[in-house]
Amino acid sequence: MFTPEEKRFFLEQGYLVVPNIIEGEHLQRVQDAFDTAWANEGAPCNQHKLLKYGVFRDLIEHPPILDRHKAIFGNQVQLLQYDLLRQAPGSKFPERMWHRDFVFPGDRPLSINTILFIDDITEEKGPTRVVPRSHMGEQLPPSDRKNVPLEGEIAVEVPAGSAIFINSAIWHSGARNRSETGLRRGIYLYFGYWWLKRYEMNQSFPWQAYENASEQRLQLLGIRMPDRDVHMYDPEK
Ligand SMILES: O=C(O)CCC(=O)C(=O)O
Repeated sequence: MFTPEEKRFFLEQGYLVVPNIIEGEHLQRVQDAFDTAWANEGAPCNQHKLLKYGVFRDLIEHPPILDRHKAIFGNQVQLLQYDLLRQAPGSKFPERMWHRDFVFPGDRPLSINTILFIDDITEEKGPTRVVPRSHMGEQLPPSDRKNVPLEGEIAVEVPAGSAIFINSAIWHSGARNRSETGLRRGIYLYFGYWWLKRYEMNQSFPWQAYENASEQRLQLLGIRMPDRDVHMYDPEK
């Protein structure tokens, strides 16, 4: 699924755009489920709410998304976070807010924030911005330039149903929806190594997350180990 060219581009540049990863009737179902979850659930609309909905449970195992994460993390892949974000027209969201999500010394990706946009993201809608190759090294975006254009930045405009895979260490930013009528709806699927655990001591998943769950889903949710225990653990399996 992850072609050698895609993988090379992602590792070198720190991001990858895959147009139309969901299409047609599937895209429509995801848009409808987004609107239902957004209307029914309070903020934050994260994994504790999204996993009630079949459409969102299925999305974490959607092969064009999951297989690309497996190409980086192998069978050690886990879903670390799952969120919906929505900006209506007239949003006050900043034009730029440069940051790294997660960083650790070394160039190997430890986590990937995959943004699945379900609306066309044009310049007006506030495209995600990235500074290609900024995931290398330990430098953070300059603190005095957090909200201004940076040299080398690119705006990633995509049609509805496309995904942007971003190495969580890359300098990136969301942007303001300046359109007068359209929504900016994004689904944020954050994957990484299973040993980068979520801390959810006091929160359990909704019961629907466990019902008829595949072995793969249980592993992705961090409920089942990929192998028997850490002593016997085979990362290649
Ligand atoms: O919504 C976007 O375009 C970027 C979101 C972002 O910066 C993040 O999830 O860390």
